[in-house]
Amino acid sequence: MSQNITIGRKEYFPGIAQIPFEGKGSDNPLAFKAYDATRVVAGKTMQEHLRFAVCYWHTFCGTGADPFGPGTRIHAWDSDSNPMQAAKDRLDAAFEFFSKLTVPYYCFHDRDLAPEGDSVSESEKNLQHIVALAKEKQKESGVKLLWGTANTFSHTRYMNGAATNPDFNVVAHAGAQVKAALDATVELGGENYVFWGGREGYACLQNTSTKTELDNFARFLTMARDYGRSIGFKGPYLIEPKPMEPMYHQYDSDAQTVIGFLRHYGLDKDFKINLEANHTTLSGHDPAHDVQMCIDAGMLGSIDANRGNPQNGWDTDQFPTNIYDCALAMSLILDDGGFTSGGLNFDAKLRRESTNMQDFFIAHIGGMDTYARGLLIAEKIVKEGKLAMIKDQRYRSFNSGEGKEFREGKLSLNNLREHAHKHGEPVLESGRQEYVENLINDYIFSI
Ligand code: XLS
Ligand code: CA
Ligand code: CA
Repeated sequence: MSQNITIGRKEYFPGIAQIPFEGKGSDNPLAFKAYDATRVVAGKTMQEHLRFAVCYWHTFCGTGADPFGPGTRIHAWDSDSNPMQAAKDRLDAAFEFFSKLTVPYYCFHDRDLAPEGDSVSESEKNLQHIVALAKEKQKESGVKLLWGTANTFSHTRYMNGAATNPDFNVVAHAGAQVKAALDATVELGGENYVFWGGREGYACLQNTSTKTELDNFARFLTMARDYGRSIGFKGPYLIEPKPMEPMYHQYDSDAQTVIGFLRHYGLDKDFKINLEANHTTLSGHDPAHDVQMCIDAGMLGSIDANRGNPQNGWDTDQFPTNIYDCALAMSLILDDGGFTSGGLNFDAKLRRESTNMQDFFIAHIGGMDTYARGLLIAEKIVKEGKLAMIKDQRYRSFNSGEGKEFREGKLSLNNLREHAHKHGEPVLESGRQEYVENLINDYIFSI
């Protein structure tokens, strides 16, 4: 799968050509071993299934800085002291990277793309300027926008939240920013629009009215929905759950919480979920758990593909390498019919110690190969249907007789009592957990 390589006024990744597919056995770190964009799997190409995206923030704005020391990567595209020129250089670097990596999508926050100005209108102007250039770049390269979002968590004004801020003046600023970010997303043909509530939560219950904040949050989202629809945005709005960090408690703590919130406020027709694997693990679940919860609710939007570090429990945003987790998640997604507007966005960052230009490519290639392998394994899992059969069998008592009537809402608690009395102690039936867990490994080693 080749795309037009777009190089701006300068080449930022010299000596790196478009990444080829070389297949199993290749030892070229700058080649795909499993991701073959045009290979057909379960009726669609790998590119169509996986819909990979590169995130702007970690890859082009992150430098490796941490609370203990500065960044270790000094990007050539950040060298201009004029922030608008630096934004243009960053755009050139980003599109050169996307097209060399052959990734079909990208994602951004408004402030990744263009710097904040001294006033609302200057910020809007900055963004519009870069959006116009990005539109050209998209046309030239064929790369598309998976989703846009607004960074309403970095600026000091958002220290107590954005849409959930106790001060209406701050809420209004968040509104101005989301309006401009929606304009940008629509202008660039973005397929989804994301809300991640980084500071939508609280640090101290003693000074917080959670009811006011949650009501305000829902009102804000309703206004954003209506504005987006009024300017022609047809895609889903996505909420990205995360339980904590930066806030002690974030309202969108996991998939089930968000689903309940959206249903409570009547937003479930327009909103879906953008899951992030590392956020799911932070909330104490396996990545596949939240995928399943979203599928059950008909609300799986998109996925930020990464992983955490189970040993330290932070949001480490590492590139995905765990085939078992990816295969399991992909089998659920494939079985559900696959992504529609969503995809797999690498919301992942290089380690501070990874300082070579090549590391950017190697990290993404690894993530793409991991999910490509996951897809191949998922195809086998779904096609052979062994897990599906085991589940069917496990719930068979609800398919007929009183079990069926129970499901249909035809029984009362008295009926349950009569049934239990009549049939006596149920026979113990194994859940066969070890068998189903091992089965995934058998599939992994079969591809
Ligand atoms: C941070 C989030 C953020 C969202 C977009 O933890 O992952 O990057 O994806 O605002
Ligand atoms: Ca994310
Ligand atoms: Ca994260």
